[in-house]
Amino acid sequence: MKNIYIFGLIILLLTIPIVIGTIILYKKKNVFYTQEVADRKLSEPFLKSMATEIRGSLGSPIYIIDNFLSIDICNNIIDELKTKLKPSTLTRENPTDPYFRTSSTAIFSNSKTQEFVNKKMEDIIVAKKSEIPQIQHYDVSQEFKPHWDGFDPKYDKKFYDRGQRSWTFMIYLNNVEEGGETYFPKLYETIIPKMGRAVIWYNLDKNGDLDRNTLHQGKPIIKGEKYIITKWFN
Ligand SMILES: O=C(O)CCC(=O)C(=O)O
Repeated sequence: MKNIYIFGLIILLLTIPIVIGTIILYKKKNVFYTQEVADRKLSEPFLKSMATEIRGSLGSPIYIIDNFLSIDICNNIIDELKTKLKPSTLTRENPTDPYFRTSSTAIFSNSKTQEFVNKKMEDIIVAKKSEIPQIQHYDVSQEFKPHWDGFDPKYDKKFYDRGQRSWTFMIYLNNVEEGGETYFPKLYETIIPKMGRAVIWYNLDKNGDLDRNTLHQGKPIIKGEKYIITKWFN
């Protein structure tokens, strides 16, 4: 009989820390996600008021703002950064497909125009942190195959821990003669590149998990070339 009590006590002592640990982890996760989702709610009214058009779905809206940047600013950014382009990298290596992302990338540096553009994007999105903007350049046949910008902590733990990419802010810097559309296959949306046009979307769902509907791709250029700015907000 005494043994049963001792056994029961051991089980109890082992269970208590597990239960407490689980509650702490659950709460921590929820506080973290609630903050991001709260930030989303702060940016959305402003985006809605500025948008030329809202595409996508109710849960996964894509905000389009035409003429977000002037022709002069677009041309200046291209001129300042086109000599600094290097092959684009992937946050998750995909060794089975070396042609997954074939564009070139240059990171924003210091210039009045680049600082102005960065601030213009930061003035719209409410977030604790954001990454330095980049430009991407695509030549004929170059593309970025379907992917998500947000990280799934199961597969992209290293990048997720550095900062979840909650918002994507993309701006087309030129018109493309043919091809180069940004395509969202799950939302059946095709966005045509247009100089100065901003395209903005949130990569997480209402629980703060990766929104799989935000799968998107930069389609191959058929004629001409494409320059875009991308900036991610955490
Ligand atoms: O080039 C595009 O239209 C899409 C770019 C893109 O998918 C990205 O930078 O994450």
